[in-house]
Amino acid sequence: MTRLSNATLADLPAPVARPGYDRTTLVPGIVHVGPGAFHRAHQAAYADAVLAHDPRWAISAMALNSTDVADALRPQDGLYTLALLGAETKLRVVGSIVELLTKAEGDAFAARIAAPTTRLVTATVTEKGYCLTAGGGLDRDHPAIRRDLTDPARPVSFVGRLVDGLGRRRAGGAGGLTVLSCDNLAGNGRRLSRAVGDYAAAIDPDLAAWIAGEVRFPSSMVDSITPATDDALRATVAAAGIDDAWPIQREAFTQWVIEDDFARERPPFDLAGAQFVADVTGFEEAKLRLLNGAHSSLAYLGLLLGHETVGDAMADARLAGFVERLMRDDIAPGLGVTAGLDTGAYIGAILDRFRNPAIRHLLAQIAWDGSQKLPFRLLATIVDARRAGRPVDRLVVPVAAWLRFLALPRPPMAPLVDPLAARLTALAHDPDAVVQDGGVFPADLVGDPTFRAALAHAWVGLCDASGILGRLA
Ligand code: CS2
Repeated sequence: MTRLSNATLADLPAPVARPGYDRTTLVPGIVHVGPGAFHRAHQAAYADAVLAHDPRWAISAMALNSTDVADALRPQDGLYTLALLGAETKLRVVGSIVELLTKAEGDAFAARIAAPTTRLVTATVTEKGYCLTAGGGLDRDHPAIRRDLTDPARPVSFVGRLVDGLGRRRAGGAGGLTVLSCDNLAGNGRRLSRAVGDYAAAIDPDLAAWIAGEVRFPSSMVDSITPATDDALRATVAAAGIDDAWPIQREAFTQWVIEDDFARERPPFDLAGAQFVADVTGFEEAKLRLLNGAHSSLAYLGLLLGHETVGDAMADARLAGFVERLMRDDIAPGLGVTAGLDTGAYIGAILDRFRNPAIRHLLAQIAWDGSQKLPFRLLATIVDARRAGRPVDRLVVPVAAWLRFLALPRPPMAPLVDPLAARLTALAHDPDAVVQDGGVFPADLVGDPTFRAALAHAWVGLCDASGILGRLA
């Protein structure tokens, strides 16, 4: 086996799909920040399909936190294998990433944003990358933001680097462009626009005005279950005759709903199955609250019950039944009506996807960054339920499970990976202290004695396995 690269593409075994276009003609029209597994499984695969029609939408990808992706993919000319997991696993080599930059190459990154050939910036930096306060504005006390505000010419944060690149673009005269968030946040485009606007206003009001006039920030809903790369995947890819330092896997299902609000030219992602819509809010809320809300519920309750994967948790009929009731009876009633979205069928499809026997999706992976995820996934539903006078007894159970998860000794419990880990661990012995001082719960819930009493009641009940099963009934 020889290492995957442009030179060895033609030698790949026949069943492996590969780029159907000439890679030497590609132009990086997209600058992406955060080329983790989700980007490589999702947006890069859409771009790969688009490149067969138009070579101007290749990707220059910048990793903010480590050189791992660049180290793995540069020797492969940016190529990697994507495994689509279903009844039969399908392998495809993706060719849309043509450049990999690392955090030390901030200058090259800003130059890419400024280049006239660049027309779109996309981002998957996870919830914490936006550096927003619970109130929605830029968190000026965030260490990276504080640092960048004092030295904006050498930024380290995502927001600081993006604004630096936009400043370079303005100076170079290449005109406006579109910045498209692909993270699991409600109103992700609006939030990114706010973070960028606040930061730019603090360092250069003229630049802030230019951004407000020339740069569009559409929101988008992204969906495809992407378990981390594991030994089973490496073995499958090697057995297929591919020498790839970092293959990626995901379910076959994928969805991308994008707000049709672009500066100038819009990439034809619809040719690859994406939907452009006037308003993405309903799709985003349904996906975050139903799929991600159920995922986080399975993660914390499942880990407390000793399960390892989503599939294991769904095979536990009591847990699967609980999550289905949660989705149908507690989360769905808070969602508005969205044209083209049948909520009942959507829930059924999500439950089927969770049961996909070809996927081993670790609950511990989903449990990461709970402090950043729960506000969008579960707490927003609880706020709406309280306002509408609907019960929250079931909705607080997964939140109480997260509080239990925070307090357990690790090992044996899965590691606590969370930007607020130290603060939360210090408070975790007292659930009410986490609510008040954890920096996670919105003011509406902190000031709501009914919610706090329901949460405390659920928390007491989750003291052991039989207590947990009692709460799932
Ligand atoms: C998961 C998501 O890890 C997690 O928190 O809930 O990554 C989920 O698999 C995706 O959002 C599905 O689109």
